[in-house]
Amino acid sequence: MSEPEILGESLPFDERIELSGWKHASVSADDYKAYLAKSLADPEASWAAVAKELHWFRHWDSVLSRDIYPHVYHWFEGGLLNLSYLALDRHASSWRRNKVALIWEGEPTDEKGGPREVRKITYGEMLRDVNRIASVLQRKFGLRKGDRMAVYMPLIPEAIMTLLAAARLGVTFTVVFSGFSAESLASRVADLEAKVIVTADGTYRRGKTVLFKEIVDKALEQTPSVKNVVLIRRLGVPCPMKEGRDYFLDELVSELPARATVEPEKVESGHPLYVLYTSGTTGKPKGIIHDTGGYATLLHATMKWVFDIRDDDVYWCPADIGWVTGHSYVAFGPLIEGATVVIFEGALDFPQPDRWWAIVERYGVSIFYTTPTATRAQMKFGEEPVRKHDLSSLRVIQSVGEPINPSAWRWLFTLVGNSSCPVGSTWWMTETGGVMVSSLPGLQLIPMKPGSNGLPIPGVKADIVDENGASVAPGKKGFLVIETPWPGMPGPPTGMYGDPERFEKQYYSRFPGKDYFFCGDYAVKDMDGYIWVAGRADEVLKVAGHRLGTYEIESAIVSHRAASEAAVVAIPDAIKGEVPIAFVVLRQGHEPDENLRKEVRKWVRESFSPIAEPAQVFFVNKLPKTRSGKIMRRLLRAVAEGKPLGDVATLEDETSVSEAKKAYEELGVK
Ligand code: 6R9
Repeated sequence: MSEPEILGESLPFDERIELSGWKHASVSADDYKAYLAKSLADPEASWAAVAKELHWFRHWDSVLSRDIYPHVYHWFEGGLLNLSYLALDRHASSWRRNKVALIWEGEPTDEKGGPREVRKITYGEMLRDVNRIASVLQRKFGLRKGDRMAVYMPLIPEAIMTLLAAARLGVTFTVVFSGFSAESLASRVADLEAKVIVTADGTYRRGKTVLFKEIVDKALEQTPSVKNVVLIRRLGVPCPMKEGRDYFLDELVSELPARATVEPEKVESGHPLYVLYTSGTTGKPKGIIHDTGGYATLLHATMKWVFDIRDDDVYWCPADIGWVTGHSYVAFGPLIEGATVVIFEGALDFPQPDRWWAIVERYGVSIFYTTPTATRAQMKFGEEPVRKHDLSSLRVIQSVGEPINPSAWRWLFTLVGNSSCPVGSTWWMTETGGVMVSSLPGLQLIPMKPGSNGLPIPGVKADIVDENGASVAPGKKGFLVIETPWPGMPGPPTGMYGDPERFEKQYYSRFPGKDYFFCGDYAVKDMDGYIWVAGRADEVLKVAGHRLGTYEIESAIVSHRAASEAAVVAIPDAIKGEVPIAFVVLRQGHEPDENLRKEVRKWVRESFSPIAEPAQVFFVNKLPKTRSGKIMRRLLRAVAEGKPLGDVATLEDETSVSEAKKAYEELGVK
């Protein structure tokens, strides 16, 4: 394996940056090693101690137990709880009743550049509104525990309220990212057999309106399970409505008694809170199931350790709720902690490049959870948009979604955080439910290293291993694995919705004889035990932090009338981390030209998602394949990066590579 690096920058293993005056750690530096060791000696006891801090209607009988499938576990079996109770009722019946839970800013601005719409919603108000949405779902549409629903929404307060309303009823939900096409929406809704879709009339994006209802209607042609559609008015535009099926939420709420409440359903700890579809190496997206009790426990622990969340903080993570980060660290985690959470509808540089920094200043954001792509995009605008604003409220900065290159880390640390905030890179994935490897300023701030993820959190045993599952020496690249179960892992009954076999095969079959969870990431451990995740080791792409499968993009391409075969690989990109490029074989009767190239890119954008659009399309006569017919994407990547091909013994036809090389060199990637 080649030397580990991030976007061409080497990893500063020896650099140690200490923050003098950091006083927030809850465990002293001397005790920290012992604390970690104790948590690893008995992870169940350490997780039970965290879980005890939540509210349970009934205490659990056992901390960790197995189900019928080998690596699907129950955490806190016998325990009963409700996530909307944890996030709302607890706070609304305490002094936090009138504390602001959500600060929402819409995208449009006024003549002076200030926001046209800001809503501040207290815990008391939020509980009332969530009760109303839950009442509508229960009384009007008959949804109850065990049913499934889908959410396709922009970042508005009602999106978060809808998730909490579903949780209140014990209805398992799936959120589909609103940048996905009707086809992507339909396949997820159909897989889950959702009965109801909650959506909005649209949203603002870079000054334009984006309409949702027509996309939803198109998806509904392929989703017979859906009986009703609930619409939230964001834009106030007319929508095509089907009588008896489609309703506006505000009209239904106005029919309710003013004090409409729904008792939170006391669900088992293992009850599926949500299913989130994410890209894998092959086939259709996988529905990852997250339970209630284990998930809430992991979120509670990480909100304290990773973010050091406190009552006087203003917390902001600009992620969309369509991604796991939006579930765990926009909607659920911070609200479980009773925090004040900022949400913003729009784009980071609209109408001006300083929009995010204006928001930090306006609301006094103290904890900021960003991404490497956003950071690199902002670096491009220079320092002035940052310097223009008083960012002194910031005290903790974390990053997520992809490896952060050391120079982007330094920019966050010195410029945004004024060299006085801890800055970290939290490693985790949809499957883990919450952060697994990270700096922990709320527990103990060990020296920071630019670009590193830090150590596994207490109670999580992770390592870097070779092909055979043996631990590799410090400095050597290998695969990141999690060795023991953790709360928040894919939950019962099947880990992956409807497909326990695929779950087992994908995550637990890589190292026979070992119960290691295979993450699919390359990583390296340094001499201090710090982990540096350097990127995916499989056919998964991270484009601007968004997870996509090469297979999904290839499927979109070959659904175009002119394409017969496609191979997609990722190449490094200075801002987005990586971007897809496509090698395409045309059907007979189609000639390669610039128009067709443009058309294929547009096709992917429209039939799948704008984030999946290939940065370049290369037409070739054949793809490099093994003798058994598997596409050798590794060779195409080597061609694009101008690197040696490596082992080509299994390659069927060498001219396929020289052809790809020629096509690449002629056209390049703009
Ligand atoms: C939370 C999320 C998971 C993949 C993961 C890895 C990459 C996420 C990272 C990181 C390096 C970090 N990733 N955080 N790589 N450093 N701090 O992103 O979930 O969309 O499922 O993606 O993202 O490759 O395997 P998800």
